[in-house]
Amino acid sequence: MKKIFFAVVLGFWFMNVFAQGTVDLKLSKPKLYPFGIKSIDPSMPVLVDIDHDGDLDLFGLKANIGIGGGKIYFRENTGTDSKPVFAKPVINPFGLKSKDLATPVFVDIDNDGDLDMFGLKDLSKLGIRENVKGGRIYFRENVGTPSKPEFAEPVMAPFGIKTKDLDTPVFVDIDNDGDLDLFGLKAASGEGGRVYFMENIGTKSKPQFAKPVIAPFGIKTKDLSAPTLVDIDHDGDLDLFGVKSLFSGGGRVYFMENTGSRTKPEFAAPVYKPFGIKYKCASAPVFVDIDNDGDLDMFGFEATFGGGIFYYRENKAK
Ligand SMILES: [Ca+2]
Ligand SMILES: [Ca+2]
Ligand SMILES: [Ca+2]
Ligand SMILES: [Ca+2]
Repeated sequence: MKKIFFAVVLGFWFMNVFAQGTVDLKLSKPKLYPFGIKSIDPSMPVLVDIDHDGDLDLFGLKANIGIGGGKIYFRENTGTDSKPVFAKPVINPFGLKSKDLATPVFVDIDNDGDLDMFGLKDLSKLGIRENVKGGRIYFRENVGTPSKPEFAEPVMAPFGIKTKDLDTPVFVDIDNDGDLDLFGLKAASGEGGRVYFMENIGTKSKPQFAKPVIAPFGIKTKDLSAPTLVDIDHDGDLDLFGVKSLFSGGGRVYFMENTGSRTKPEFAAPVYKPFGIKYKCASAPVFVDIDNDGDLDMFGFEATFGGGIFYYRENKAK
């Protein structure tokens, strides 16, 4: 009996040690124009392996200075999974011809093995930036193959997503039930927008989203971009990075640790300048392992006239 009790206590101790997790962020100083990415974009570029060859390719949005919306561009990673090299930009790649307000996102929303696309359509008539206050989310299904994407015609307000947004949404399985849920940024008056959440109440292959919940899980700030959800402390649940609008060009990065569970998220109060991330950032930071050394590197976005400049902070933890 004593032995069993001891084993149970030991088990709990181990569970606790693992549940606490560790953050292995040793970020180098920001480097502007990393990997030859020199453009000024109205929205942070996206790194995703669109052609399933094991390295991260880049999608961005070409700024139309003073005018709302931009054209999607693509730069294939022609380097290796540890040494990225980006090819020259291709405008309107894969037939993605649109005037958008934010970089597209690519996720396998219907669980058929290929990356589908969501964009944010600029609906302003005049095309003057001052008149732009949010766009409409659209969807294009990947009807090609995992290595050769081809996109179907755009569908507006897909899967019940009818909000007017300031950013393309983020899809993560926040409740670990196998389907992708949605975090977005709803347009609001003044600078920045409100984070909202839509639970996927459909299935893995047939998404359907519940009504939006504004300021979900205690996320009450006015933000400059949709949040980033990533398991930064490696304890199995998704933690949150956001960027609070400062009304002075750029924003302040905040962090909310997921102190709930894999199935029931609960976020701790926001912490500003987390893990030494104190530089102004106009978008929630992106964490990807760009050099394939086993830790998450950071990309940020420095606000500048007409958009922002991508910067890179290598994680030197490993
Ligand atoms: Ca690739
Ligand atoms: Ca798919
Ligand atoms: Ca889910
Ligand atoms: Ca976590």
